[in-house]
Amino acid sequence: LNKISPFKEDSDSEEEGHVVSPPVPNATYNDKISVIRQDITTLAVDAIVNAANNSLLGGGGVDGAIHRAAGPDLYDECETLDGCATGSAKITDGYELPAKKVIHAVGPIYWSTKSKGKHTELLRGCYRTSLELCTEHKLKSIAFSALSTGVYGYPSGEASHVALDTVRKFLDEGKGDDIERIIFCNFMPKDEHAYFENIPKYFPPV
Ligand code: AR6
Repeated sequence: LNKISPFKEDSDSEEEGHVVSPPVPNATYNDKISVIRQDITTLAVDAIVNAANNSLLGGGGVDGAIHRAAGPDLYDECETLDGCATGSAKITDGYELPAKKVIHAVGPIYWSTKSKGKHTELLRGCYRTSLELCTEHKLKSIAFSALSTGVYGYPSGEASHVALDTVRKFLDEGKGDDIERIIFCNFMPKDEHAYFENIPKYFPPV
């Protein structure tokens, strides 16, 4: 996993003339935090975090990709879970995925009246519950997809602030001491850029 640390990249990432350099190392957590841009279904980590919906029965985007790669046994286990509340998460096995477990987190729909005024707390709940499940199941590495930033419409910059702040607080509370690697796995350049821009605010170089 060291190979995918963003801190070791030597080229800048570029999109529409907007160049964002990979962040420089943070002395405290550099060995724990990674930002990558990759298909999350290819990662051989202990847990990948899926951007699911309340039914937990699959859908499009990363959810569809994870269900396709994991095979039908994942659907069968999801059927037994009785869905999941927005802002929370449930865990299953990874089946045919290289990841051991899948944590299915249900992010808020950004523009929905149901999550109006609550979307920050709901997205925070997804990251926090996922980290709690990770420690509860003694998992050492976790890769988050950019929850809610696809069809659920959460702006990438805002979403990355919520994710980074929640992870930083969890680590500062000493709750993530046994987690060795936390990966923010992006798919679109816009999300990767948001992390490159905002990581120094939460994990500043010392
Ligand atoms: N690997 C990593 N990230 C990916 C991949 C992939 N293979 N594919 C897409 N992404 P979305 P949401 C990124 O729309 O906004 C589903 O139908 C994508 O670029 O998958 O939380 C569910 O069933 C984006 O940054 O999830 C729900 O109904 C991020 O994953 C609904 O979509 C999340 O985009 C959830 O919407």
